[in-house]
Parts: sequence; C-alpha cells; structure tokens
Amino acid sequence: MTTMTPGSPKPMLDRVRYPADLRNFSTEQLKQLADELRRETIEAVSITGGHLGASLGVVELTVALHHVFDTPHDRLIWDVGHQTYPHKILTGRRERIRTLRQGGGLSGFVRRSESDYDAFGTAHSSTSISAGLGMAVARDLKGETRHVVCVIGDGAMSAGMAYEAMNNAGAMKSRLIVILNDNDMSIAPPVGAMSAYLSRILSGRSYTGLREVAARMAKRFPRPFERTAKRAEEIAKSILTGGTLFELMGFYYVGPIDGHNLDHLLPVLRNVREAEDAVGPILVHVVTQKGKGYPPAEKAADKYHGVSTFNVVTGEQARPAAGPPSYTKVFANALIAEAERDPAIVAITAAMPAGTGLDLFQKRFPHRTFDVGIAEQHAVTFAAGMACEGLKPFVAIYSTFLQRAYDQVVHDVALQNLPVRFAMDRAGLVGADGATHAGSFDIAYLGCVPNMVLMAAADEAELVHMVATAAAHDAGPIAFRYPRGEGVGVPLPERGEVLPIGKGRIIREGTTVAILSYGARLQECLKAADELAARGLSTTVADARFAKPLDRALIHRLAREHEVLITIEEGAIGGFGSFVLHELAHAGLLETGLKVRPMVLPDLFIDHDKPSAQYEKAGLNARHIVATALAALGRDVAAQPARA
Ligand SMILES: Cc1ncc(C[n+]2csc(CCOP(=O)(O)OP(=O)(O)O)c2C)c(N)n1
Repeated sequence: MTTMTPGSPKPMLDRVRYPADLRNFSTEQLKQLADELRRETIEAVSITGGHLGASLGVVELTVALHHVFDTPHDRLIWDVGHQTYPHKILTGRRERIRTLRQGGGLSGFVRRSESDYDAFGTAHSSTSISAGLGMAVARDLKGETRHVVCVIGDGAMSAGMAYEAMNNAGAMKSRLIVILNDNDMSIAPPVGAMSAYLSRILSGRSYTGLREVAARMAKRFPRPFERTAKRAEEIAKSILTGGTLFELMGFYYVGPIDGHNLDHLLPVLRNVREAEDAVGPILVHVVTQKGKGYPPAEKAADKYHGVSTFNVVTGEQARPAAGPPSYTKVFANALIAEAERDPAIVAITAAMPAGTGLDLFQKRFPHRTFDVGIAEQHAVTFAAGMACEGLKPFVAIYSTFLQRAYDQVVHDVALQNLPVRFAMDRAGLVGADGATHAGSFDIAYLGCVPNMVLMAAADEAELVHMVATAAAHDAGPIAFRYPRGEGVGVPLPERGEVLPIGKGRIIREGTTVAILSYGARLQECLKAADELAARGLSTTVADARFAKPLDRALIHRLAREHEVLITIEEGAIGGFGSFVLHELAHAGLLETGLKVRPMVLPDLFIDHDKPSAQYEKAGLNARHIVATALAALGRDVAAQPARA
C-alpha cells in the first residue's frame, strides 16, 4: 500500500522520461517504479481532478506493458483512455501531467496528436479491439512485424462493438493481443451476463499462478515455445477451465492473472509476446482493483472513478460552493414525480446511472430502471420494444453517446413512430472532458429525422416542463436536451406543465433586434438585450423551446417586426438556425431586407477547458450576440463574433 507523503522523492521515476528508459530495469526496480508512479498519479490528480480510480488500477500493467513491448513501435491501444495518466507520465508527459484536463493542457483521454505513444484516440468506449485489428491487418499487409496490444475494461467489454471486433479477429486468426482489464467495475458496478461470466471464472478458483498459466500455455502452444515454457516452469497437473467464451470466439485465453503482481505479469506478457505468431489472437485476462493503492479510493463506492481536486492525505474532495441544483438532478426529480403518477414510465441508462441522475430514479423505482451496460444501440432499440407494448420509456443519455445509436433512433424508433423519450444530458460544451464528450450534433442529427419532436430547456424550470411534456407525448418520439452543470437558479415549479407542441414564448418585447434562443444560452441573450438596450436598440428575446416542429408563426412575426433576427443554439451548424433559415427562405421572408444571423458552435472540435473559456472560444456569449447584432446593423463593432 502506498503511503502518501506529497512530494516525496521518486528516484526510479526520475530516471524515466520515455519507456526506453525502463526497458532494462530489473523486476525489483520496476516494482519501485510502479510505487512511485502511483504516487505521482495521485499527486497530479489531486491538483487537477480527473479519472483517478481507473488509472490507479493499471499502474503495474502500464509499467509491465511498456517494459515488455517496444512502444511506440508496438502499438498500445487503451480503451476509453481515462486510465492513461500513468501511461502519460511514462511517455514524455510527466512535466505536463499537472495540466491534465486544464485549458491548453494534456487531454484526460488518449489523443494521437498528443504523443506518438497514443496509438489511437479514444474516450468513447469499446473501440480498442476494432482499431487494433485494423492496425494488425495493416501491419500484415505491409509486411511489418510490430505487436498490437489492446487494453479493454470489463465495463467496455459490455458493448457490442467489442464482440463484433473479437468475432472478426477470431475468424481472421489475426495476430493481436487483447488485455482484458477486469476490475469488476464500470463507472457503477458492471451489469449483465458478461460481468457474471467473468465473476464465475474468478470465483471458481484463486488467481492463476504463473506456473499454471505457463503450463497451460505450454500445453497449447507449439513445440519451440513448449520447450521454453517447460524449462521456465514445471508443468502443473490440471488444465484450467474458463475463458471458454473467448476461446469459442477464436481467441487463445490466458488467465486470470493478478494485474498488480509484476512477478506474474512480466513473464506472462513476455510469453504472450513470443507465442503470438503461432496462436493468433490472444486474450489475457488480468484482474485489477480500481483505485488500487490509495485507501480513500479503495474505500469509495465509485472507487474514485472521477474526482474533483482533493487533499492527498485525507482524500477529501473539494466540494463546489452550494448553488442551484444540476440539470441532471432536476431531470431525475422531475421524472420521479411523473413516474409517481404514471406507472407506465420506465427509465433506461447505458452504464451511466449517476451521470444521468437515474441512480435517484432507481432508488425510488428499482424495478422500473434498466441499466443495460455500455450498450447505447441496444438501449434505444430496447426502449423501442417497450414502447411497442405501451410502456413510456425515457432513455437518459448524454448527447455525445446517443451518436452511437443513430440508426436505432432512425430505423427502430422514428420510422415506426414509437413514443420513446430521449433525455439528452450534456448537450453543448462540457468543460474538462473536452471535444469527445461535447454534445454538439444532436440538434442537427435528430432534426432531420421525420416524426421526431425536439425541445431544448432554457433553464431548469423549463426542463421540468419538458419532462412533463415528454411524458404526455404519446404521438411519437420526442427528445429534449439540457446542458451539463448547474441550473441558473430559477424557482422550480411544483409540477411540470405540458407544453403545447411546437410553440415558443416571447420573454421580452422589443422592436429592432430579435434574438431567438434555442436552449440554455437564453441568459446570455437577456444580457445581450440589456447591452443593446443601453445602446438604444430595442430588443425582443424569444425562447423557441422547440426546434421541431418549428413555431412558424413566432418566426414569421419576429422576421416581419424586426430589422435583425439572430438565432442562437449550443449546437453545430445544421441545427435550429438552419431550420429557421429554411423556413424563412420558403416563406419569402429573406427578401424583405431582414438580416438573419444564425449563431452556432464553430466548425471545430473545442478542446477541454473551463466552460467559460469554451463559450468564449465558441463565440456564444452575450458580447458576441451584441457584436453580431451591431455588425448586422452596420454599427461600429468592438468585438467581432466567432462564426461557424
Ligand atoms: C460509448 C460510451 N458510453 C459510455 C461511456 C462512459 N464511460 C466512461 S468509462 C465507463 C466505464 C468503463 O468501465 P471499464 O471499461 O470497466 O473501465 P474502468 O473504468 O473500470 O477501468 C463508462 C460507462 C463512454 N466512455 N463511452
């Protein structure tokens, strides 16, 4: 167990700038290095916040992989990539590790643009085996010799993509090494038959000793390797069972192995490296502990999956100052209130019960909550099936993860006009998680699908109404989006009102400039209206509420009665503003001299940073709205707005 004295010396780690520096270390030196690396990781994350638990679970594995394999020539692919802080420290990024997830600093995930050691960019899960197989095939076609190693967690292994890739790799008999990092945790406890299967393998016996693994490998591997293995280890009597599923898929299964024991890990990985040529794809089942070596993490229910900054000695995390409740919490409470009244309401999450607030719903309605694992595609079609039978499913999902289930939304839900409700959290920019987690595209990708109704909450009270509206809407699919973080502090209604479908609302009346907001930039619009008023420009502010169907009467009125019409949304081009332009064009309202200015997220992936800095970069703050209005009117503009 690591004793935590912040800033204590790390002589072995000081000798490592790149993995080449640790290749000649002895096992004892590697053990010390692992201990120091764990401390360095804890100290860094205490300053930055981030995904600590997963990183602590792979410290020894990271050291062993970089010791045994010739990275970056050998390709090391981390699934999700949230466990790579130790990998970053060992691959030339130690000096920058305290900039993790900060503006201009290191990403909290894996990025090809950040380092040659980051073989494949990740953050959304379960892609590693597919990408690794692609690299293995490229290697073979090009006549190269490198190894390809994928590290995938038991949670990530619950997604269909992982099986699609294994199915393909097994059939191709490709030379590929998959390390299954089994810590018996996803973000929440893992769910499903795969998790039960892995537990069964483990419960049948204790960790496989090195001898047993070697014996088993010797038995199955071809002659030259058999001799080496025999020399190295005496043959154990019994061949182990377990891993059958992987073997049926064409993988050679090795394990389970204690992933914190370098005496076991190193020789097994060496053997696997040498034997790979002869046996095709190999799955090494490594057992680790999330949060390993840091008592506060080991004790925490979520094993410190994601933490804010914390005190290294006590493990106490910084708490944000008490403010308005988060949108996530408001959503969960509103859904619970609706479900109290309507027994047909059920809720579905794809491995994100806490992130989506469904942990609260689950406490109240355990039998009406369904965590399907990291399986967004399945979640959507599963909900479609429920809707066929008269249930009222709410799929609570981050906008970015719904991307994965697009065909299911189109083909299984919308085309059959099934009343599935999509509660899309993390709509828009998300701060430290960065571009991979931003909800930028849902307005565009859902807005073009027939039968969909789309809403966006301007504040947390609106969100309560939208939950009620979605619950009442049985005519077809409906989706509502709301941002990450806390609400704006408006009073919450006692009970959600069912909103008239396709109707917006005027918040403030004016005559010259009209700002039509879709979603939570409304507060910035109101600030902008104040500033414009201070410059003598009378401004109307409206909240569209719906992107589909559009409130055509409202749009026509704003177009006819103002000189400038600005639309604003926290989404990419192709969304609400595009729909409004389309409407205006067909209504002949673009020929009237009206100046229309759609404001959207710029056409770039916005890196991790503080949300305020991200909005500044996106050009979606009050001052940008003001500048856009002034520019449209040909007035002097101090600040130029960012454009898509
Ligand atoms: C497609 C997708 N859905 C959901 C998530 C959110 N998510 C991030 S990590 C994680 C759990 C991963 O569990 P596991 O693979 O076991 O890794 P561990 O954190 O336990 O090391 C989830 C659900 C994601 N990154 N990608």
